[in-house]
Amino acid sequence: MNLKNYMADRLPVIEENLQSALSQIVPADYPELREMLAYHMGWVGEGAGPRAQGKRIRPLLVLLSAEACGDEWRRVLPAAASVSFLHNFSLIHDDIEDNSDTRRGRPTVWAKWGMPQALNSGDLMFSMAYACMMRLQENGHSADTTLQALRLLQHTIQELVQGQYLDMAFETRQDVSGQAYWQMINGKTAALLSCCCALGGLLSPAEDACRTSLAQYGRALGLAFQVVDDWLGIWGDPAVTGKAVGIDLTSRKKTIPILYGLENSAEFNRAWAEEFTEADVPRLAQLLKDAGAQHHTETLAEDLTRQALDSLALAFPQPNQHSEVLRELALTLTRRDR
Ligand code: GRG
Repeated sequence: MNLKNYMADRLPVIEENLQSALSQIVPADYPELREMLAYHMGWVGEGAGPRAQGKRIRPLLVLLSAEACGDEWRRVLPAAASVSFLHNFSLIHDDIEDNSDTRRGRPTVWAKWGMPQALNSGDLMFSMAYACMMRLQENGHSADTTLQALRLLQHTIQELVQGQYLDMAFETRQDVSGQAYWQMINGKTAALLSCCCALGGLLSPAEDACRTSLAQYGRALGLAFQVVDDWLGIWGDPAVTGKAVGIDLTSRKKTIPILYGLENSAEFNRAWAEEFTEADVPRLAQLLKDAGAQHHTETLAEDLTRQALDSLALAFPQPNQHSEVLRELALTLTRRDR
């Protein structure tokens, strides 16, 4: 089995499960509300389809982690749905907070329906994350395990909000340290990827040591994932990433290549101090590349991926076919283009 086969097999069921959760939870007499959520999930509207659905990394991580620990994947589907809805909720709100009008190559929910209703649709999706997690109990898990999964979800949400708070606060701060950057991405990205892997361990018959290493794998993978996202935010092809050109530069995000440029390039500092627009993005991106920021970002992503693989090896001293897919997933995410 490899990642491609695994995804071909599981993704349709994940999708079906998410769609059925949406129609069970959101009453049919709220058709527009349902439509907003279904639109964001990539199921309806212009451009609906796999690209609009996103990569579904988080539910895949839940299923793979549980299977690597010897569990039956259908038992953990409610947790996979929960993390998917939490992630997608956070994107709806992130697009509002960042004023981004494009996501996955199509207009964002707020750009189509306005901010007030986009907030409502995000809030509903947020509650669906809890609704799905609570369904673990109907899917063969004890009340105690379900409560532990809910606790993990709540703690992850807190980390997400704290990370998002820092991300936004840094936009107007000049003195963001490397340490502050790691704290920020730990919250806004790595916490949820770690939570997905920890859920797989929690819901299956794994040993505590394996669960801990699996969560550490998810944490390092999440950091690597965000570092790659930072790379894509500057040098990614907007036609592939589905985001606006040089979005991290124009929104003055303190991402890793930008922090590196600020620390190491007088020329980039001068350009950064001026007003600039989307038209200046290629020049700024080149200044960063010349300063070595691109190489630095790539090296960091590789180091973090190696750390993730080390934790995976600790979790599964004797690899199995699903831990091997987790290994392939980590290597693939470092080389992703969207
Ligand atoms: C949880 C109450 C609560 C609030 C959340 C808005 C917010 C606060 C957090 C947003 C955090 C955020 C947007 C982090 C970025 C993480 C990230 C790299 C997203 C992109 O993930 P992909 O590439 O997306 O997996 P796809 O499109 O594939 O689903």
